Amino acid sequence: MTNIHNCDKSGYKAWLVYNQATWTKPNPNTVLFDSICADPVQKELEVAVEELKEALTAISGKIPELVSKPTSGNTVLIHLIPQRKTLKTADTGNGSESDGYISDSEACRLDNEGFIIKSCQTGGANCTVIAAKTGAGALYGVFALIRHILCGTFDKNAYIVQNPAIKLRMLNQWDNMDGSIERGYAGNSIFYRNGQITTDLRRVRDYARLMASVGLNSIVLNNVNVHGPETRLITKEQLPKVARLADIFREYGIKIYLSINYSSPIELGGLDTADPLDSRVRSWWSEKASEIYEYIPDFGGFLVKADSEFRPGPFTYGRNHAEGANMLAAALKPYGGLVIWRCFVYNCRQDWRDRVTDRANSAYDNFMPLDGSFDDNVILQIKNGPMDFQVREPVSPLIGGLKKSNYMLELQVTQEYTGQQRHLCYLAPMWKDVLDFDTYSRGKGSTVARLLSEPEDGLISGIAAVSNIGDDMNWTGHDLAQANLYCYGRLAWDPWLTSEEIAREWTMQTFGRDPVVTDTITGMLLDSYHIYESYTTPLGIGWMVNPGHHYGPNVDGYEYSAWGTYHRADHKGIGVDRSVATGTGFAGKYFPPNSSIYESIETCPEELLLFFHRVEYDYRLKSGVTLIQYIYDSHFEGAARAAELVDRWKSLEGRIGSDCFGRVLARLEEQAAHACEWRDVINSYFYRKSGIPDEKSRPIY
Ligand code: GCW
Repeated sequence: MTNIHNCDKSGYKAWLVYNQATWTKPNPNTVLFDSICADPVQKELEVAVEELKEALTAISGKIPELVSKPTSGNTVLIHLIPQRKTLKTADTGNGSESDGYISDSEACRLDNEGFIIKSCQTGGANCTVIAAKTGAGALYGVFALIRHILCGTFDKNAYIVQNPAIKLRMLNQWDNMDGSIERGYAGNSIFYRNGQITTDLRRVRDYARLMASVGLNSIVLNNVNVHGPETRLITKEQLPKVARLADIFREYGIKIYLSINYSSPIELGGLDTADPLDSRVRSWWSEKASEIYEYIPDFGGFLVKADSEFRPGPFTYGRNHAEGANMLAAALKPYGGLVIWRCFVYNCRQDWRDRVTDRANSAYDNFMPLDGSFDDNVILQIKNGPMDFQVREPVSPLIGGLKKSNYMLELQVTQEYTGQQRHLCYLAPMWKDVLDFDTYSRGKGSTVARLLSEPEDGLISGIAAVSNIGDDMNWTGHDLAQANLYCYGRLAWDPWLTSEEIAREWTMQTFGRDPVVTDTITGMLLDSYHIYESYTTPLGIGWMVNPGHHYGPNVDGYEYSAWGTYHRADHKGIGVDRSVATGTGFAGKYFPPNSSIYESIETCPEELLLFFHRVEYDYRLKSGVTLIQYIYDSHFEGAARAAELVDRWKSLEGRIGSDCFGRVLARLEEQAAHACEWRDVINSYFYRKSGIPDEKSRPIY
């Protein structure tokens, strides 16, 4: 077997493993590059050249020559488009003006982070030109070229022009300075240890490489829950060390941000208030900003969780979120910094007996009335659903609802509610449901992807996701969970890629091009979200997990709690009525026709049925089965399909490096067993509530 992926036993190199075996069956149009040409004085291109050299060396087994002029053979020419072309002027149409490689009209098609890959003959060499306006653009072009080579899709005559669809493409680390990671499932932080910023920066650099290779350009370095030690990240004692992290990320085109404690003026500044309208508070933040920018001139800005889950915020002072955010925005404005303000605001001390208050309404009710009152360097960060990263939720109606404010989407790569990286759950299909959702905000075709890539005039947008990495050697605990980090970056760059395209390219880069491996793993990834959903919580209801750590089934775990997370199951039925006519009114927050589609039990998409409606167990779904029978069927099927994942993986024995094979097998076996636990707990719960037996008389306890 030539294609065994075994050159990286630990999984550390992830999809940048550069499996030499991929050259064994090159695409007929692929060429073996023997040199790299770049202007040596252009410091900006150093990392792009280094990355390309490393990849070509590993893939072809030969170190490419570095030349300053193409002379012979096959050369990759990395080209920084001269400044005079970087103005996006009107396209002259004839493209006649050229710097030798790129015409003016071609240059006009590129954003700052975009790239062109094209072929040309020059100085006796066959060149593949990667042209960009910035070092970051060139680096993205290099990684794109490597990806095409590894996937066998590189064509020496190709002409590729790409710009990122979404400008701000961010990861949020929920890392704490004690080294722990909130909702982390892959070991400890790579950034902090024992209350200090780590001095072993090798891993940080390798993380920056992984990020850049999928086009991510921003990172928030600490948890949104900012405790005492992290509050001090913006002090003189820590800033030099934060600046060292920024230096590493900068080389890879990535800006750093920090989560801040809204009460910093009190905790660090000795003031008696953090009131955003108090002039002492305002000048404290202004001075703080100027200090931060002394250390990190291109600092991205602040991420803020305020008035949410016991975090301090403007509410304490009778101020609203706009007043709170704008005060910080004013401090960062002179330096071009951003305030990213989270919309995850709700009452986490609700009375479960209260059927009127609905947590789903909360973010919308808090932020819609403020639309238009945020400053232009504030971006509202909105979780994909109205609740909290459940397996299935409708899209937050704030997305598209807000029209006069900058906003960005927040996803969760770390698998808090989706199996904690012990279960296989490839998240691209879930995120595609979000990105492809038509909000109707600007009429038909106003998908989330479109709103994020074409914000309203004068506004900015972005996408963020909570990272899933830690210091486990393979970064993500479950080797196959690397696919989630990968697909997040790829979708942020191009939200119109399909889940399958991304799964295939990830698999080929990670495991080589054995078609049996590619097909099997791609298939497993694509099925996994649906499988996970089917043995866990039914039809969009959510929250049936053990409180606190959120792993494993516990149907009533959050039913009598203060967190606003209820399914309301009784002996007759289950679900929350969120209609306008008889329920909490949440369905009415969408644009038509979504509002009326969700309003009615007949038209509501079935995967969200129990999110929007209270449904009796004998209600017949479109397939003709009753709700209770559907619950039983999906849980039996889901557990059976989880067991099949084990067999599908086993069929790859001998085709995958044995270390990785063994690690994944162990997780899949655990998943299969745990899926049975889910199945039995959920089925028994509903059997006991409803008293209705399974039509197929399978064991229920
Ligand atoms: O769902 C909750 C998580 C918390 C998290 C919070 C948030 C960082 O369980 O761990 O806190 O969401 O998004 O702020």
